[in-house]
Amino acid sequence: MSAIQRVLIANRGEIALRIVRACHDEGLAAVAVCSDADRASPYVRAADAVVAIGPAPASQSYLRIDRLIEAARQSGAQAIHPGYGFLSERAAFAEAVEQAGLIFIGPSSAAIRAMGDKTEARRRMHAAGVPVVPGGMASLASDAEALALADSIGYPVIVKAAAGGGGRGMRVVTRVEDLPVALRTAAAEAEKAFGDAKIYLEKFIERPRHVEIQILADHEKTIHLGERECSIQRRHQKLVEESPSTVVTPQLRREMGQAAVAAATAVGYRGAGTCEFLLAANGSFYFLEMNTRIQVEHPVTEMVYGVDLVREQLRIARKQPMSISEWPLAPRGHAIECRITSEDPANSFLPSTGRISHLQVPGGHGVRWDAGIESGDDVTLYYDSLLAKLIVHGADRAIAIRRMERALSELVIVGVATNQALHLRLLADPEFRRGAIDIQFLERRQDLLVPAVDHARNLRIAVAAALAEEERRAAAKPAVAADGAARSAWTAQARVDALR
Ligand code: MV4
Repeated sequence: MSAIQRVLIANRGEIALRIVRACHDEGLAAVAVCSDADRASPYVRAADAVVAIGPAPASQSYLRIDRLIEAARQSGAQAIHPGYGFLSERAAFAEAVEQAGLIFIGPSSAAIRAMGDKTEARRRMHAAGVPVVPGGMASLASDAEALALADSIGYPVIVKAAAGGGGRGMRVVTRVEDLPVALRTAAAEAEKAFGDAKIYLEKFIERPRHVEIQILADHEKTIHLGERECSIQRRHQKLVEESPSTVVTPQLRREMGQAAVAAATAVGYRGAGTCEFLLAANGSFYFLEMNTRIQVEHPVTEMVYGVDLVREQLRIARKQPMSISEWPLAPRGHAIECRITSEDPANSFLPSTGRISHLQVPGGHGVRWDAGIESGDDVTLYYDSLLAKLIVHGADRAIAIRRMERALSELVIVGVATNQALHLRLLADPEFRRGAIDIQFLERRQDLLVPAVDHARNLRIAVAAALAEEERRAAAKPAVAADGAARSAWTAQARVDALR
């Protein structure tokens, strides 16, 4: 019998519910944790037990390592699944979990640490034969060193935080005279964001795509499950992900897959993980970073490869072999995910709050709805603005796009502003439909962020308003008795007023 019978889920919202369901599919009990803001959430009800871990702010609940470990001990859980975000990529959390005699459902703290330090990751990847962007292999010690390195790799260059990731503390430099200031500001930003001012330098790749490879490693083998195209993003927040990518050929998939497997093997990786690559217009690809967690967009891979990635995480944590025996797996059809967020594109993407007074969920063939909310829930500012993920699968990309349009048309969310209409505009866009995308797509296409002015619609609305006003005025006229009797002076005056 496996050492794991109960799993504590150190997360909330849609991913917590996703993990509860996978536990139940595997015959395991699931323990939820919740802050004061999440007591009535669907994931809490779905779990077999719940432990309250503190006030709404994440710093006092979902980020409290001590309370999470105590919750596991108290509820009799033998393992902790971290989900994504929060503590999922903190080596210190994985270590604390292991120290407490519990199983961390994820890679070793050593693998998390190796990938968390970006220059160490670059050195190890380069040594393992994984292509990395030309640039420095250690953090910069002086301006002189930076100037010499930038000169040898050629401008434009990009200055990055060694402790970074996710885009914070980066500076693109096109001219040599701008480098010293960029080094200063990048280091200051890195110190502020990560408590570590170390920076390094790379060749800046212009207009690349963001393509990532899903990997899975058990105690016997490491495999990849193809790519996810994640170029549709705004300020490092992905909006739409799909698999496969329109530009990845079977040959390129083998090459990028092999690089990702080599990357994982080089750090002794176990479980599910993702290697992020920049894919240049000329087909060259470069390792960027490895995400040592389950990702938000994992369902597109699940639909195309027919694999339950969270189930595989649970199996691997239980020292069982992954359930995939024939490999390589071939992708089947096409999947797209739209992230439905409570952000208002018409209001500079500011998070919108309120009560979801009505929710109508899409369904039908090839449609998956992964959500953490239901009708009646309050959307607050305590956590990130992801309300739900709408995922569709179809025989090819055109069918998947049409199915997503159909599903988005079925979706009704009343009570908070969302980005639902933006998704429909994006899916209708000819460039998107051609697959002509890169990481700057949404920056270039600001026109998609707001509804196009529809003159015909505005005319119909103006005519409807005029008719309604006309009806109101007609109704305001007092009726006159047929025989002209009983006409008071009041009625006569009112009639004059209404006709004025
Ligand atoms: C780059 C790059 C271009 N050239 N590195 C942004 C987040 C972090 N993971 C790395 N990032 C980038 N690194 C070189 N050498 C462009 C980006 C980048 C980006 C990457 C992936 C997805 C979205 C992005 C948006 C802006 C910049």
